[in-house]
Amino acid sequence: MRIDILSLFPEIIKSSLEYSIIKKALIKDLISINYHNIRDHSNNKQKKVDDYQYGGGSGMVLMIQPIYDCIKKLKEERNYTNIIYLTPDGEKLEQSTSNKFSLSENIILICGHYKGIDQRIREHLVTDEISIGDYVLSGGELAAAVFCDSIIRLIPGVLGDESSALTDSFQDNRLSEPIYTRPENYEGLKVPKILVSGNIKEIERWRDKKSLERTKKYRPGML
Ligand code: 6GU
Repeated sequence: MRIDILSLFPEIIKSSLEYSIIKKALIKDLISINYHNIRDHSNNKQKKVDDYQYGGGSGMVLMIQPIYDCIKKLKEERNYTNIIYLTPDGEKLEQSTSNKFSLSENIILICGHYKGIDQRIREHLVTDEISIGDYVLSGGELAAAVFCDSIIRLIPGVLGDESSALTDSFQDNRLSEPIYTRPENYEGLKVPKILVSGNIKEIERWRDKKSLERTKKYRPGML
């Protein structure tokens, strides 16, 4: 997968995707992430990228020219399956959305800032609009990092244990069961006996029960 990200602050995203599992995916060449600073694409002498809203109103709007030209150039180089705009008024990101996008070949992400981007980009270039939840962030950068992390970890070969993405919370509309590791007893805090019993069947049953309990308690709407 190739990801091209347009942003005024690409460093925010880059620094979030340089560790752990995602870093390994980059080293293994399972993905490539290419950052494009929107300002570098401005035709303006002062490298201006934003302007006042037509019709009045507070907040600056990212201009059409630098974003349009940057995307045009990228599209001349290869085909893109999705051009995604990260915006709080987009479709809410769910595990099912990430599962779907993890199968994409080449994608472009556009991060807005200030009031957002010129509507003409959204209408004529963008194929998908995604929000990471019902709250407003200063820009799309952190949302882009969240989106990238959630899709990259699903690409085959990225996670060491192939099965572990399938047992994540949300993959079967259930939250995960509680997990423990050594030692069995730390300062009197003990691991549930069943987990050290060696009875695989009973352990499976216990995990299922705990996962259901957690889901009922915290996310009853998922059931
Ligand atoms: Cl994608 N962008 C911004 N600016 N705020 C958000 C968001 C995106 N998703 C939730 N809040």
